[in-house]
Amino acid sequence: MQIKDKNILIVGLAKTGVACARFLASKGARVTVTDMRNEADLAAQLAELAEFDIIRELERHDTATFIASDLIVVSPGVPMELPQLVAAKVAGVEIISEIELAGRFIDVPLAAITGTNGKTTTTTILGAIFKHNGYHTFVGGNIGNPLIELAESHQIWDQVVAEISSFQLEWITLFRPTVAALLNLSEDHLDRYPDYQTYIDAKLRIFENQTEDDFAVVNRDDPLVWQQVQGIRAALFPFSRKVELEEGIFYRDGVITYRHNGHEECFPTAAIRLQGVHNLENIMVATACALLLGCRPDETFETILCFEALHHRMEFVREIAGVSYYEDSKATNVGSVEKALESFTEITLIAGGKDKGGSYAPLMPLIKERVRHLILIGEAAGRMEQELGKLTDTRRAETLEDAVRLSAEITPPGGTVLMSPACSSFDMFRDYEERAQRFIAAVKAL
Ligand code: UMA
Ligand code: ADP
Repeated sequence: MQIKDKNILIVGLAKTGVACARFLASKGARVTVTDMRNEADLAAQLAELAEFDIIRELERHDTATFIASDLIVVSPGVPMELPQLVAAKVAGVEIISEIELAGRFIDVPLAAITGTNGKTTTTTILGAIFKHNGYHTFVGGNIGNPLIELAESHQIWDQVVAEISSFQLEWITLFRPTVAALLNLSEDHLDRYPDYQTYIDAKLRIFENQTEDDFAVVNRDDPLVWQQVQGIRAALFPFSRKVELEEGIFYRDGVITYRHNGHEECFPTAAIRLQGVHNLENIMVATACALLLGCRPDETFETILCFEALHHRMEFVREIAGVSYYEDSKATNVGSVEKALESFTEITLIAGGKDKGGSYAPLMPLIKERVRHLILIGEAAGRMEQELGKLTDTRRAETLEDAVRLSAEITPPGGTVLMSPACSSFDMFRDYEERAQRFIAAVKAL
């Protein structure tokens, strides 16, 4: 890819923008960065670019700059409909996402994990398996460190594991994973997409450039996933908790079985520490990707046995007066909350936050069956109360701390207090981690 002396515009100057600017400037491109935030807000990002000669267009996006560029690299947080991007597209300017840029510099096997939920857990497990198998492995993408950092690192990697979001797939052209996994699909990010199908279509682009030589690890139990992947070019490698498969990976009676080209590997699951049926799915996907990409079964299973839950995903905080408190701050959509509700009975659920535009109706059966008290917080509280409030005792709280105190008052011994918000955190907190820490502190203060 020709980079030297090209006029390259980077849109968005957070983690992705900084990593792209550093990489492209070091390769001799004439780099311009543009961001709607001002210089003071971007002080930390600008400091990381201090050694490079980079043009800045801050607090604005200039259409003329977009159109005059040879190439535009878009950060995931920037919507496709941005008028300046639309104008550049019409003018024929090449527009790509950061994973597209990074993908052009990856010449080793690439495992890419997407889906509405479980991406970070699965990506982390797979990275750990590769490392335990002795591979020098880069783990990155939506998980937090931009994929382009692998190209900037000047290291020789054996394997690359990438967590991929729908946003990152929006501007790909050639991005081609050797193994791509689609964990599941449920409504999410409807504050960004006009409708659910547009979100699904963005996710499915992970398979777009795969050929018959590549693999697609897909959820056989999710009818929507199964239907949507019919017709893709890659070899389908299904995973299932419900049906036995001739080719694929499945769970039955305490054993995970992997079958590929007539070869079979079996792993008993009793000693696995990671709890929850959804984690069984994440483990199957990571195992399938690892074995398809040459990992040894023994090392793979050793890694899985030792793997512990990641923070802020259905994490136990404390038991007090016979009530268990669980924190699931990373549950920012209904699909993840469903899994949390399936894991407990006699629940006091603390939910709410910034509404993402989807329906809360899929939660109705589980709320009716298992949630004794529902405590709502944040901007979404009104909509959630409308959709769910008639199903159980429903109350509002002004702050998360109030919600925790109230939950302690009304939950009888033997019950579970679960914060699983079904919303993002940005109305009340910096991010889901701050929301988690505030919940933990409030529970510890009881
Ligand atoms: N901006 C503009 N104009 C706009 C919109 C945004 O200038 O019209 C600017 C903002 O002012 C800001 C920058 O663009 O400075 C934001 O960029 P960004 O949101 O892409 O932030 P990054 O730090 O680069 O983080 C991105 C991912 N963010 C999003 O997808 C929203 C991170 O995923 C990812 O870890 C990181 O790249 C590295 O790959 C976060 C995320 O929330 C964790 N992802 C979503 C999710 O998991 O649900 C998809
Ligand atoms: P992501 O990176 O896709 O957001 P995480 O692994 O961070 O996924 O988990 C996010 C939330 O989804 C947590 O609440 C977690 O308990 C739940 N979760 C994890 N794996 C799955 C799965 N396979 N299906 C549904 N929910 C899941």
